[in-house]
Amino acid sequence: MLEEALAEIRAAASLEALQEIKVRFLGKKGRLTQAFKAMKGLDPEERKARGQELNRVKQAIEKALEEREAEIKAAELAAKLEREREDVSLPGLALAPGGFHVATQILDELVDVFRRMGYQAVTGPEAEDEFHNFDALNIPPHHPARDMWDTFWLEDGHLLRTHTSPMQVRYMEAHTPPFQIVVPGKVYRHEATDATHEAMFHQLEGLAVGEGITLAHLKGALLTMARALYGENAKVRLQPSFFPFVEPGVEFLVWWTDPRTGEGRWLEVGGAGMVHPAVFKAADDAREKAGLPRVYENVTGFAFGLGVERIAMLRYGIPDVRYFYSNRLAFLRQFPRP
Ligand code: FA5
Repeated sequence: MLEEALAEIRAAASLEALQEIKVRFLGKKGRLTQAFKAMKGLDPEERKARGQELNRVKQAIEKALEEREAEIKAAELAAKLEREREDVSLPGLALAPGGFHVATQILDELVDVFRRMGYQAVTGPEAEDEFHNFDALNIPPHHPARDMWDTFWLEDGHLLRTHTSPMQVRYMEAHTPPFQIVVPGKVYRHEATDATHEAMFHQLEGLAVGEGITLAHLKGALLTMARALYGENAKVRLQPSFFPFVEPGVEFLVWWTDPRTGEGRWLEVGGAGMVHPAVFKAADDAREKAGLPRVYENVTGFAFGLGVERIAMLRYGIPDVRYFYSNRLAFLRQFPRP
């Protein structure tokens, strides 16, 4: 029996085959177990000798099983390593370097221009409350001007800010004039998209407040911006417009010369105006409620808000605002800047 078992074990090619042999010889109904049971009828002397012999056979089989198991495992591991061998000499795949989105590039450039004019850049929440987005900007509930800004409402009564103007009020609530700030950021509008309208886009808000600030200062700031963006020959035009939070209100246009054709035209870039007294009052009222002094009764200020994507479209001749956020790499790669 021993020779037979050892031969089988040597021939076993897998762990499963080995297990099967083990059961057949050493299992409950295995041949060796049977042989132990068959000793019952023998007389004591014979039984002792037979028992010792069978124990030796058992040990020999167990040892052979163990050794063969180790061999098979080693062979399997070697085969697996061979199968999964990595060719470390293969050249790697180069990762494409990321770059800033074209809207971010323009926004950075704009913020830079205004920093050089002494403005400080601040940011505010995209999930706004109705008070800062509308009421404090002289747009009471049911005022028809609310139609100018189709709004995404959040379930908890907040909204996605429809412009960066709410930061005018937030900033004034917490700061004392004089100051000049710009507010870059995302805004959202619940409107049908088309070539010039997206549901999400970026604005840059500007606010300058102090004694004796006039519309001429506004025009000067916008002219400096236009020259920085479009060159020394850039021109700016203000034309009357209406926004509830400024009086007078204007739209500003930039004279832009197409570098390819040499032709120029007026392009609308944003809204602006002199801060409306109702906005100063809303800020002062909020300050008073918070235990702060009223500081906006003897100052004037100007504010502006411009569309960042529009500026990029003018600069690069991009025909459709929807290209910006459709994640087409062929579009985005045209504006590389690491
Ligand atoms: C405003 O949002 C005012 N808050 C601007 C302002 C600020 C006026 C301070 C006075 C004082 P308006 O809705 O016109 O205004 O938007 C400003 C600019 O954002 C537009 O001139 C345009 O350049 C851009 N814009 C407006 N709607 C969209 C849109 N759906 N997609 C892309 N750009 C847009």
